[in-house]
Amino acid sequence: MNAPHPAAARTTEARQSLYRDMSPHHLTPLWEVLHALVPPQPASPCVPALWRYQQIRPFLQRAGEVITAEEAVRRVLILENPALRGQSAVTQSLYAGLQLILPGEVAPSHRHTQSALRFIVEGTGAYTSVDGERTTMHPGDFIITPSWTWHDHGNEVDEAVVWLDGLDIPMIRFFDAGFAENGSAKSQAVTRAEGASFARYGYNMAPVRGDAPFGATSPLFSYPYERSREALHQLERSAPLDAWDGYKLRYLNPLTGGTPMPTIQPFLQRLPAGFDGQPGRQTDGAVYSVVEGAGTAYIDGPAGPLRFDVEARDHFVVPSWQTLRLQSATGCVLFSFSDRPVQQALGIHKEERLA
Ligand code: GTQ
Repeated sequence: MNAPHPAAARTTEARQSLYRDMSPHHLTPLWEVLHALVPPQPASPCVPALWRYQQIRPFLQRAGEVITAEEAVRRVLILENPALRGQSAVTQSLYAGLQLILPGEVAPSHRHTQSALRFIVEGTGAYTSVDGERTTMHPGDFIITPSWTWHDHGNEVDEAVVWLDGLDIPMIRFFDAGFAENGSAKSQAVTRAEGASFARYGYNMAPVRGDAPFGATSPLFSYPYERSREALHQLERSAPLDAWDGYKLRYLNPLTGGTPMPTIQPFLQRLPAGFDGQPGRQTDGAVYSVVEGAGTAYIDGPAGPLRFDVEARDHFVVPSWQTLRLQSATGCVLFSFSDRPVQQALGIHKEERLA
């Protein structure tokens, strides 16, 4: 190699000395980092990851042996993105965890700015209370805890109940906008009959008077699997198959037609038996929960192609702008959620359907 030209060496030296001298003044030259600051396309630090239920269920069991729900406040195993260990994040903007509540237990009342969704993975009959109304959990139900509402969870049946928690914790942390407080009572008083919110908003009807009870968040606490599964079932008989998504529906806020939660959009999709999907990518990384059946997710990103063979109760994450292709020989149902509403509000959401 040739020695650097003396003029070039002088320039390099002058630049280095500028950087050194101004660094104590908290100044950094943009031109050294510009390419990484505004990359030509998303370059997520996240990696795809799979949590096989069969592998991780024993750890939930052990968590149930070493701590009570009450002592833990929330007995949850966080699904951490392997590339973001220690950050309690499954993507840069989203949190996911599996929460266990055993017979007789109560997870005490609190409220926080962070919005939560629950997607029931195992067991029937535990409840969550939101602002005085209980909702009973069944596998596949999608349940909402709106921002700043009091909530506690309990189990008065004889089986363990496990659900997926999806929260906007990293997003709220990013904005430094989080508040939280504990309730005075362990579980809040029941002030409304179960099903009161469903009666008002669950039938394509709504009260004639009164404001949305939870602002931008859906007034429906629970979207029972029985009904969303029926919708997919009917679609499979009557609608054209989408070559990328199979039959995919978004959950909605019945008062707005938009997303049920301001920061998170959940989806439910059916891949019919023999489905061999096309590849696509989108800027919203997504967390998936396999509800029924089995299938394969092919994910292609900077780390190279990956293949996840998944079955019911498995969870996986697809980072932003990595290519996803879905297959199912025998048919399956997938629940998923992403930060799409936030990206859409900012006008930056992008989707690319490849073939
Ligand atoms: O159930 O309120 O997984 O506050 C993380 C934080 C669940 C909850 C989580 C929470 C909750």
